[in-house]
Amino acid sequence: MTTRDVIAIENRYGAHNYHPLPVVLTRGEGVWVWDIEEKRYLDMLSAYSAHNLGHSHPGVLAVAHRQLERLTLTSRAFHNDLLGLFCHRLADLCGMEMVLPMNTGAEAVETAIKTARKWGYKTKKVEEEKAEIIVCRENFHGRTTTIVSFSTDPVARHDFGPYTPGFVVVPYGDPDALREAITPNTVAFLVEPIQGEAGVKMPPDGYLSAVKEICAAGRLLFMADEIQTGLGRTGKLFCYEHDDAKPDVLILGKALGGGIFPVSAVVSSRNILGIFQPGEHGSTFGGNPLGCAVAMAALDSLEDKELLDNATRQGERFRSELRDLQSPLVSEVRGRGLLNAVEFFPDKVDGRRMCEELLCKGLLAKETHRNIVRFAPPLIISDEEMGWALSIIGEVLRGAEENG
Ligand code: IF1
Repeated sequence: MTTRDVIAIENRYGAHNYHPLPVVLTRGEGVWVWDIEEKRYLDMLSAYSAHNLGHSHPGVLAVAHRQLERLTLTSRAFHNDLLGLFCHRLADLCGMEMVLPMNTGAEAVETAIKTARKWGYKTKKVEEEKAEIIVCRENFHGRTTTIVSFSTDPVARHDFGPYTPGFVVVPYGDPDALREAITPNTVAFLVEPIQGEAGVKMPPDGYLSAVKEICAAGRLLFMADEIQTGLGRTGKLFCYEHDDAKPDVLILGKALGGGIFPVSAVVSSRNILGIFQPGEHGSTFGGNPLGCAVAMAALDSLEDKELLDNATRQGERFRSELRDLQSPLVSEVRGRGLLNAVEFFPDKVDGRRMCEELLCKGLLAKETHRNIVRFAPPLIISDEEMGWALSIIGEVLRGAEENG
């Protein structure tokens, strides 16, 4: 079957909740993926930062293969031999005490919301049904109806009401706005250390440490959604480390599953996550032994300082070489580590078109909003691979400049 045939079948039988680029991938290894016509592409999206270790990571695959033969799923009706080890490993890595394992990022965010609300009622003694959680404008925390209830993106939110109450929206990056929004019913502040979907929006330096202080003073939980920024993406294990602002609640996903399996988790202290009693929360697959095995194998590599330093080094190179091009089409190159975005002047460049041009030259990237293209390759990217990627991006920019 050709690319067209495969896309036609997907369009006929699959819901159209995405508008993918016209490429059909069939194989991946490291930073590279191949389409069904054996054309090779450099993956600069990494499945939205799930592939921090690259495709088909040998260490993760070996562990997954072994576990597939042993035990994949027990449900939490019974113990399994890996969940405790995984929770201990992840809690220690985060410098925290307790873990609630889930599967997708949205499930972990929903779990954090339920944790904050219950902690508010039982510990902070907020009046029942009155808990408020503060979130940021242009947030992205997933696609469930509660999460889109506090989205400020009409495309993500429209037509999915009635909406879940109890959320207050403040501008991102503005500590005073956060402070002014706090009421006696506020139980938490949920924030991305860098706003990914909003277009890799960076807060002012010191924002997260100000947030930490304000949350402590107002006795609300500082909940960091590190599903996209965590696990090495920004050059540190967690993005909050750049501000030295450890949250009360850490929300992880994507790369935690080593790029091969959905694993997410909420990590916190015992007096916060200990609020749950048996039967109050859970999921069929949450904490399954296959996910635990894969996540521990992924952490073995994600903790590697060499990997984190590579993310920092390659990211700095990416941003400085693109800035040096001084393209008249580019309004800003921004990011941290290997979470980067190039923003174009909206009247000069269409992001989708740019991504189609990059696709033709063998580079995969995706626009977020019309005029911003996100570039987030696996953290394992080598000097040579980054050099090739930069040459391709430079070629496409020059072509777009010439074509006006
Ligand atoms: C899509 C965006 C990125 C996330 C943060 C929670 C979740 C995500 C900070 C939910 C997921 C994914 C979802 C995917 C595209 C992608 C995305 F463009 F949607 F916003 F990365 F920026 N918190 N982000 O980034 O995790 O339930 O998906 O496992 O929905 O189109 P999930």
